Amino acid sequence: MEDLRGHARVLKELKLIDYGESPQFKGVELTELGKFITNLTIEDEPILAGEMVQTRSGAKPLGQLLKDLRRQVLHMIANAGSGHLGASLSIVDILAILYFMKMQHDPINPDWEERDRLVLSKGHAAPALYAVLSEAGYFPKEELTTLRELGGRLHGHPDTVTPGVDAKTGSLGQGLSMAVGMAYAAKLDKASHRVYVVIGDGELHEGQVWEAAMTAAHYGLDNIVTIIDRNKYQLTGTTEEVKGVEPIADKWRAFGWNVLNVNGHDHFAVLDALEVCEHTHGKPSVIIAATTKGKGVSFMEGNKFSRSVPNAAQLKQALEELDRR
Ligand SMILES: Cc1ncc(C[n+]2csc(CCOP(=O)(O)OP(=O)(O)O)c2C)c(N)n1
Repeated sequence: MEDLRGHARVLKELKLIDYGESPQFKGVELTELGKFITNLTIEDEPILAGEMVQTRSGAKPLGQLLKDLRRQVLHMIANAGSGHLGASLSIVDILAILYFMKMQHDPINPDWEERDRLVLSKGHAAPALYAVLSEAGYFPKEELTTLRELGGRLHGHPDTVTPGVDAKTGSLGQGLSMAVGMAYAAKLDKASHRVYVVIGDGELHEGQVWEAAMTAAHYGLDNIVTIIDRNKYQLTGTTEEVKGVEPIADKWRAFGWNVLNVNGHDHFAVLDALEVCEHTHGKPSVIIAATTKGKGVSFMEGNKFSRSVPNAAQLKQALEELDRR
């Protein structure tokens, strides 16, 4: 009992719990800070699921938006008959947080000079970006059915022909170089916008990534944030089987970057990390986001749907699972 009282006193001093010490004992309660810390420890819990975000069709809870985005990705790829499903589902949360909770941008004026930029360096995950851009209002939702159609605007890999797309990508390894150019240009122009770049963990196999990483650190580009989608898979196997990439954090640190590690499906943690990046001066930041390839549909998680397209039954099953969540 004495031990318990001792622990309680420490927790109270840390302002994690509160209780009355008068004879009228009022019970033990978590303080606001205590609730915050407790939430942080709930693995993979969509803490911000109820947070309202503004979409083209009005405000909706983040949790609802994420399900809608995943549904659209599934429909797009099933309809097109090709596409990288696992890679797209892997980054839905990250892109949604960037576009709906963090970045300064304007779907009515996609070329607004002061907008934050996003380079989807793992361009094969374009369906996730298209779903996000359409929800944000860059182009009509109906256009999503034209993914990979000849003459259409939604190419298999991002192209600036699509409203809202800032860089043509798809050949892995090049996006960070483009982002570094954009960030450096912003510095020269004394502009305040920021540049975000999403790269794959298998993409780290490309030598150009490291050349760009060195350049960003050399110029002290604190207006760039690289987000590594650390889903542990490449196209044909795990990143470690194909060519080991660990220790990722040490490598980026050695290249002069500020390094943060988060669970890429923990919305609060991602937002928090982005906030830390904004307040880091004199060096670029990288967020290593631990994710699950195929996230959101249990039987698609892992590398099974790296390139496979769901058939009608699988699509139905996936959509039903999303409905039940
Ligand atoms: C330069 C280049 N080589 C090969 C490819 C083919 N390719 C498309 S996706 C992919 C795997 C990428 O793995 P990763 O970066 O881990 O992304 P994930 O799909 O796992 O999210 C490869 C090799 C490519 N797009 N570009």
